[in-house]
Amino acid sequence: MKQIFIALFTIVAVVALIVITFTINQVNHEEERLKNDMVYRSTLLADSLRETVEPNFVNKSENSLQTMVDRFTNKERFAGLGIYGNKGQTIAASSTIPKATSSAQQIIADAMDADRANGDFMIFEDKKIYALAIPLHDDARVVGALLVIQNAGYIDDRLREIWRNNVIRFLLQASLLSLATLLLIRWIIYQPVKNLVDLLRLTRTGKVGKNVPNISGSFFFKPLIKELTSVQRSLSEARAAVLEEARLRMERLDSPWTSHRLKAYTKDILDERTIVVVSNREPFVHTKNGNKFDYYIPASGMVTAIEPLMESCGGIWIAHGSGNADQLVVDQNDHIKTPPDEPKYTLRRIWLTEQEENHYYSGFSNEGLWPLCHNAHVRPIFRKEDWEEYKNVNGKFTKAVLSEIKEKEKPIIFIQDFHLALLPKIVKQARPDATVGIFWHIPWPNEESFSICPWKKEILEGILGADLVAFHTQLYCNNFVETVSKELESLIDLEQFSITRNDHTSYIKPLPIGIAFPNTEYTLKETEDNHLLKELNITSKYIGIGVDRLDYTKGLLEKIKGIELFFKNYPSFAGQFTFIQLAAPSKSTIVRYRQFAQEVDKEVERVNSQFKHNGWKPIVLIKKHHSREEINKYYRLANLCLVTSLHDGMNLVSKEFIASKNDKKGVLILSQFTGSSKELREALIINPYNALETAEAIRTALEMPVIEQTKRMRTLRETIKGYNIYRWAAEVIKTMASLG
Ligand code: GDG
Repeated sequence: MKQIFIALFTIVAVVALIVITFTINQVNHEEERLKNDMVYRSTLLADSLRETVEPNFVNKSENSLQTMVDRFTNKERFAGLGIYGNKGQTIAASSTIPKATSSAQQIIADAMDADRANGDFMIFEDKKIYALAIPLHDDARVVGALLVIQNAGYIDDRLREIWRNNVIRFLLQASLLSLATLLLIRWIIYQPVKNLVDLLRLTRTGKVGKNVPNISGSFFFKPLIKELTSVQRSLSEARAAVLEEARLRMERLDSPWTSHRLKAYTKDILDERTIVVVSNREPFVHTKNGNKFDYYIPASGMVTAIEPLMESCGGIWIAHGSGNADQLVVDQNDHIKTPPDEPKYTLRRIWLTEQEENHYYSGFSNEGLWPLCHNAHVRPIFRKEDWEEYKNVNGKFTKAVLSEIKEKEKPIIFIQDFHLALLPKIVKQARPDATVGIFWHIPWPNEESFSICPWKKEILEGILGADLVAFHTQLYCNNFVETVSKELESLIDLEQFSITRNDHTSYIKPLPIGIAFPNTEYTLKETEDNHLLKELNITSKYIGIGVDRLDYTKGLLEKIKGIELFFKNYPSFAGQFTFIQLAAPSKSTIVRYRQFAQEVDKEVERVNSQFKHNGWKPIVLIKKHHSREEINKYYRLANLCLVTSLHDGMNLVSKEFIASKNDKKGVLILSQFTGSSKELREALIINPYNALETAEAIRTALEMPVIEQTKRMRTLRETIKGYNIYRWAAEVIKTMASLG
């Protein structure tokens, strides 16, 4: 506050100085103007009087002179008139005229001596006057003088008035200025700065908790606040990382992995090496509706898994830009910092033509390789033109990778999934110093199934360009090694689990993927989740949840059959149990997927029409994209989660459901054909093709005592915590770093 008053005082003092200088100047001007005016008017008057006075003076007509003098007296500002002889003796004078003041005498004498007008301002009887004397002539001879005296007091009055007005104006301005300054400082500067200082102090002392000072207000400080917020965040993160590092030194090796631990760990082992992730699907899709830009996270297990890794380790993620506003938000290098709200790594977008998307993505990847790798009894379709475009787009991705690593030494290139099977070989050939890894997120089929692919050798050769080839499970690794042994000439080392071909060795490793747990996303309290049920008009006592992309491999039709059988066998649950299925639209450019979506609709309709009554129906199908937060709310309110995949590399939904169950209540029913069923042993494991097993599992889950639910859930949570995405990423990076 003291500083504010010093600032205020300085402002007022400066303004006062300006006002005083200005007023002195104004007063001087005004005084000069008024005096000149007075001299001018007096001279005019004296000159005009001289013509009347001189004849009477010469004729010694003293009475006429006195009459004339009296006539002029009492005029405004006119103080008096006097006529004097050449010895200075008074001949006629107004009664008001100063009687021979010495100054006036001197003025008269000087005028006569110099034979010209002479005047001056003087004080007489405490009043300011102006006295002007002019000589009177008889022919050319000076015979006397005429004295004109004017009141000049009004000049001082006027000058005083100027001072008074200016002082009043100054006081008024100074008060208003002080008030405005005080308010401005208080609201725009003082409070925001105080809040910033408080925030930084809390950050410095590591006490930022719930009562975070609000620093979002001031318009002027926006850029500063932005910077300081980043500093504050970095400081918090650095503190957490340091604490984490310190803690790690004392912890046992099997303690839970966190984002900070991963960051510290990778920093240590990567030693400035850049990580480049390459995938078809991007982590954030930008959209434009009208003038508004927005973004969403796509429904993809690969994105769910890889995004936390990138957030922890930073680096570059190269992916296909598929959003309608993706091109509008990137820079000239097709880069954008992500996550958009809190950037931690760079996303480099690749643009594909419609033809490329149709053949490379929809065609070869999703109508060919996807059904080839999943035992879901959907026949793969292999078209030559799809394969050509697949090769072309893999080349396009390679170009982008090579341009991003141009100046990087020994980069780590981590390729995702079946869309980019040819990339490892081309990248490795161009940059032998790079360490290349590929993670296959979907199952690898047995060698016989895989052998139907017309370009199987090229695909295997492409994959074997990688130093590390990783799958979710040991079974997929075994299938891959067997496939290679049948299809390619190579040296297989079952001890190390490696394949050597053309002097290059690829290590095959099972790395079961996890989710970012524990994580703030899952630590939210179960608040207000129930309003979701109200919105859906659901009043059932028990809720089941399913979260799947609309994909035939997820066993949605089998799931519906299982639910149908459950209500047939246990009709008492009608009205008591509702199953909510969230179904994110997926790959809808492909005919088979559009057909599948319709089949799901029909099946739900068929089952609902059998059992629905009094506004209740067994299945609520919501076919749309949901946000992560919304999905978590559904997980939290559900009593059971039903995963019925016919074949699934891992299945992260099963892990997310467990993560969301802070209260440790709820039951997971899980297909035996998911990768996660190998880890999540406390789930109720089912064969989704067997509707009776599904129906029985639903009943068991709904009737399971809370104590048993908690016991199972506790173990399941320990499992996903122990092998979470951070630990998975640490293993991937450690393995790759050790390979090159
Ligand atoms: C592949 C493999 C493997 C679902 N709907 C929305 C949405 N999701 C999220 C889920 C989950 C993810 O998508 C799905 O992951 P899954 O693992 O269950 O399945 P895939 O997408 O097929 O993933 C799979 C995985 O890769 C990882 O390696 O486990 O086997 O097939 O996270 O929550 N996300 C958003 N909106 C939705 O509407 N944002």
